[in-house]
Amino acid sequence: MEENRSSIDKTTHNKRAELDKLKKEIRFHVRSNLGQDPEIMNNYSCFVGLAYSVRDRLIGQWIETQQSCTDTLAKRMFYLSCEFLPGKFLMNYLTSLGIEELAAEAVEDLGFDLDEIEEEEWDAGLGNGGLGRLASCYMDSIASLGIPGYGYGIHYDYGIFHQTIVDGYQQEGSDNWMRRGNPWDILRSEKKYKIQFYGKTESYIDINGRERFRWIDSESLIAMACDLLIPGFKNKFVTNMRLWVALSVREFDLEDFNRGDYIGAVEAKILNETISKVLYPSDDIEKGRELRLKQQFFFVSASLQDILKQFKKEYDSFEYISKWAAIQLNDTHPSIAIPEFMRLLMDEEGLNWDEAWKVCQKTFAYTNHTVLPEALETWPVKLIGNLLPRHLEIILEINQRFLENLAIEYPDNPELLSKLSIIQGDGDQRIRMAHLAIVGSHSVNGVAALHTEILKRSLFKEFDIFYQGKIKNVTNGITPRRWLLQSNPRLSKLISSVIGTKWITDLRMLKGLIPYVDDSSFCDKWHDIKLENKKQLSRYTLRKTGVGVNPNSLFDIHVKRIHEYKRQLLNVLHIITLYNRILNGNETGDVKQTFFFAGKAAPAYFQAKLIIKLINSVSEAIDREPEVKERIGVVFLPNYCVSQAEKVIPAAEISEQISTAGMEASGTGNMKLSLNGALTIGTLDGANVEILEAVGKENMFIFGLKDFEVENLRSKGYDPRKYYNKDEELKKVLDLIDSGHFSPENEHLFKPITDSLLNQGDFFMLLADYRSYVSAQENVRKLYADQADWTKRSILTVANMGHFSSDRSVLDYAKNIWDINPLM
Ligand code: 26Q
Repeated sequence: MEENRSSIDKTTHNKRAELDKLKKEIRFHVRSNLGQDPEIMNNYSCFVGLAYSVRDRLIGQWIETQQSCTDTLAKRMFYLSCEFLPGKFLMNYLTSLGIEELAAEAVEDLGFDLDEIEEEEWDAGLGNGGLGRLASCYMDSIASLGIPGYGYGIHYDYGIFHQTIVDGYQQEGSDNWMRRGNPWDILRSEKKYKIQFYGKTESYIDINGRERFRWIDSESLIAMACDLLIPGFKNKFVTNMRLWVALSVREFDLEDFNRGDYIGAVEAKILNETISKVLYPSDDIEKGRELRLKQQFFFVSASLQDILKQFKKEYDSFEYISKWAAIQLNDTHPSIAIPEFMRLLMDEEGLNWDEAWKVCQKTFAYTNHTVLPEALETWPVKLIGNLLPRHLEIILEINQRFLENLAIEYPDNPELLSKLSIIQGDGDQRIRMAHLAIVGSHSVNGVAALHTEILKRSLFKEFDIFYQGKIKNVTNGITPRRWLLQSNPRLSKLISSVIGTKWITDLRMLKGLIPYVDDSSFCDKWHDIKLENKKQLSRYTLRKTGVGVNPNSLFDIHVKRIHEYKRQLLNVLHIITLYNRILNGNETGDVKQTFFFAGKAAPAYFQAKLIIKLINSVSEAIDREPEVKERIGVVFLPNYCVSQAEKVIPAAEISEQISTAGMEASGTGNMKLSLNGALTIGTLDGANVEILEAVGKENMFIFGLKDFEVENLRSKGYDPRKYYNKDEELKKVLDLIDSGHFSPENEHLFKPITDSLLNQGDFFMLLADYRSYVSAQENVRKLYADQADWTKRSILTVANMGHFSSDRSVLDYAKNIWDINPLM
């Protein structure tokens, strides 16, 4: 008894001491890093003070982690990605360190509110969407599993643009996330590498009498490392992503300077430093911009030099490199790494072709994220030859050797050779980066079962036959730390109250929720939490858009990049259907619905931007009809980003995953929404197929053509007019858009939309899927009317989402591709 009391006293005492220490540190950092008097702190300075205090704690653990990785000589993984979408760091760091409550109390004692402090942090948007966010989820899992893995990317000054909606249209603004400095950045001014461009190559005979090559007369610049820490969940394992900043070689070009051309010297410096300035805001390829290729080579070259430098500290023979390092290419964007690795090994380190090629192929692995032909990267041979002359030579040699091998197995098959060749075309030749990545890697993977099957069946069919077993599947996943624990604290608490907290690092434990569908008090709590989250989103919506929404309506959520293949337009066609029905008195039943949209359109993507305008115009038209407004509402939330996703997703009841089958490689928003208890309305596309297997067809609303049906219909000749002519309701919807009803100020405004559907072949087959989508939506409303039953389905959905943790994905990679064992 005595002993017990003294241990409680001790804990309280320790807690007090911790609290005092943290408060002292916050004040210290406000003074020393911001040069401000802690007595007159504001939200921002309090954020910075807290940030530095948290960072100090992580740095200690980081140094220890790195030391232990070096000591064990463990195999490492390097994740090369042009994009990362980490979002905000503060809450993630606090949860990982297990000090959220401590921080909240410290901040409160200082007179602030942690929720408000969090708002001060900039959302790091160094990516476009799915591919970048996936990279960040993988970093989280790598750290939480204790895998010696590191991200490598670009430290853009400007991330994905800031979207506002003006008069219903998207408007782009700049995202200067570094404007106020970034307390998380750890600048490593001692880690710098020279990056070359342009120039030419020459051969020479080395001291061993061997012919070698060098790259001369090139221009160069510097890549400087900037590290961001990635902690595992409460495991003291801290890794990092290393983002490269471009710097001019010399502060100014002295020659220009001496010639009196001061401004010229400054201009040259600025030009070099533009390389890491801005993220390309398109998630489908923009043709042939040299700056984009420069960005890719810039960060790839710096990363490989950094990797080789670390390797050389520990080993002296390059033979072992593939036993020490696995390099994962996040799509083809970093695939110039393959010739750069060859160049470094041969030209700088003196290996011969065969030695270099052997380790190269064993080290690299490539992940494909798309089958859309326009998104498959190719670069003009001329452009590469000019910018990276040595790399062009190496690529040509890789190709020649590859084609020779292919010809041995397939003699007299020139079509096959030209189909698989890394070089495409005769006249204006281009380099197919995917082919380069496949030939130069030991593993190629798709990101969901269906996607991988499509790669094997069509896009990379012949490669799959030639390189048996090279193409594998690793279904994407999401981190449960950010996408449930952090973003949905109420639901997390409820879950933990019945099954404990193991699910946080072993998501399959959620299965333990299944028996609770029969526990009415648990179900009530589940329902109440969803309602509370919906109210919170309603307040956020009001704040951001001035629009009031009804928290008792069904929250239908369609959030992702705006793309025709993702079919936000199909959703709109259904909304207009409801609009017509309500006005005609044909819509019975009393389920009210709010349709939320959010997402950015590539600035040059005309059709996608027009769809945003249509969504907003339909929303206004609804508001003009009190009878309709009573029943349905449409909201477009501007500037979708990671932190907005964290607010929207916990409030979702319906998750819209309605891409044309065969076109969405995986999707990961689908997983986030399901993990937060939304039921999916979706096509059998990407990972939806596997979500269906996991949660069961009773808990999902599947509709539409399947991938092979899309293909068949296309090859038979698809005629959208047939659907228009035979479906009265569909016809009315399209005619209404066409009549200018939603654009009184300009009756032809939406003509390009109806044209694309009726006169330009409706490539994404909205009309073919319209009726089955509308029926699926009717089913949604029918089921929603029975709230108790809906809640059960929501619980079962969450309970069955264990497979979609990024921990599982990363373990799949570690086992089947990287050959790495977690240290933990
Ligand atoms: C390439 C060259 C030049 C300019 C831009 C690009 C570029 C940039 C980003 C091309 C593609 C992207 C991003 C693609 C992407 O996000 N794909 C998504 O990846 C997710 C993670 O695997 C999948 O879940 C999605 O299905 C897929 O669309």
